[in-house]
Amino acid sequence: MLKVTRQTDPDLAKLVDLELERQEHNIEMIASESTAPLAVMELTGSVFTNKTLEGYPGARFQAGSHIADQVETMAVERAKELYGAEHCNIQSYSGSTANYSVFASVLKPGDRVLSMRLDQGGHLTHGSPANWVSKIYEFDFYAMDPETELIDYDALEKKAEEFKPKLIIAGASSYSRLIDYERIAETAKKVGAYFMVDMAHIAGLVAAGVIPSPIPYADFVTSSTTKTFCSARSGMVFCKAEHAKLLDKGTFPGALGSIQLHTMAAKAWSFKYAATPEFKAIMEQVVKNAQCLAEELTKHGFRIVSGGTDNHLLVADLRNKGITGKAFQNALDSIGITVNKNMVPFDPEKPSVTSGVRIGLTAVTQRGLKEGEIREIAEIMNEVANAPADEANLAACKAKAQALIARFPLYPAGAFDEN
Ligand code: DSN
Repeated sequence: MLKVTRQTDPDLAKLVDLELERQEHNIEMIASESTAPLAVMELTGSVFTNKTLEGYPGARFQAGSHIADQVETMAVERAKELYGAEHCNIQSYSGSTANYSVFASVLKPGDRVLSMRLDQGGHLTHGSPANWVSKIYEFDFYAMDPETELIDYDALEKKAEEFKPKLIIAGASSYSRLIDYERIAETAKKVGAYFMVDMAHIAGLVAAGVIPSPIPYADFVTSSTTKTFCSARSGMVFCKAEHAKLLDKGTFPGALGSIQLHTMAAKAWSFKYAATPEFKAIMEQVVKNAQCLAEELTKHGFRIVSGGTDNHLLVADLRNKGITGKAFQNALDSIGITVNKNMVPFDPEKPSVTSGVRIGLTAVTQRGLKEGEIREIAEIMNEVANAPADEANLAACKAKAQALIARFPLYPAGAFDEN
């Protein structure tokens, strides 16, 4: 795979080798990560990367598009069939640009948007003051019920009636429960807002039919394609047929330039793969593993936000373990378990410290880990949390983590042979 790079830039090839080794020997539990199938690796490295094209199939600004047109049409048709969607625009480069293309399609500067608070599970591009969108549009936010740590739908509706947004956004990067799309769609209709769902984290689970789909309820559904969808680093947007022209114009020329044909091809492959029993079985196991980890960590005295999970991730509140999210993340990283620090709802800590960690089960499930191994991971996590500064404890935990993950190769043997 790196034959030419190895000869022409050995320093860079070495970094690829090191990253492969890191992933191979680590228990990767960042909730937004997954392992790209080999076909996705091949296609993102294919000659399609050479092609510059703007516009849509049959209406391009550059010549030489007849093969690219077939790829884009194939990707769009497969995506529509997989998700049962009326329209798909497959040109986004990521989940963020997917969101920007919807904003470009339906919003004017100064328009109001209502979304979930970032510190309670939302996303940067949903109006964080740190993101450029907050300078163009006026955002307000809905929150969790402090008791249940679930979305407070009544408060959301009240806020929507007062704020009168043009767009309501649902979808999150650290919310472990199902979202009542029907309820938010009713609220959006009541206040005359468009309803957009960002399903980036759960797109694979939705494709496999493991959790409910937002497609029937939302005007627009955006997503990245890496997370549970396990494909290329790219994006996609679905919408109702009535918004198709608006979305296509808002995406190109509204928000984006030339297409990325190589990731489009990888997405086309993944839309086919996501319809297979193999993918469905992985997604079912992802949820079982997440629920198993939530139960096991609870037994070990961790508090799980909202009491559990319905999807691929969970957020553990570490306050009763006497360790911050930052310290626990770093201690786990030192023994080869990769998670990220994360705010818990109404967190008293700073975002750079946090009281919790977010844990995702997609990548480890792709490697074949099931409930037995998840119980072992919960035990190791507990041992780390109980003595995070004890070098002997950390060394023993590292040995256990490495022995466990060594039983489940990241890629099949010989996958990257260069002969
Ligand atoms: N939003 C970031 C995450 O969920 O990790 C990256 O997409």
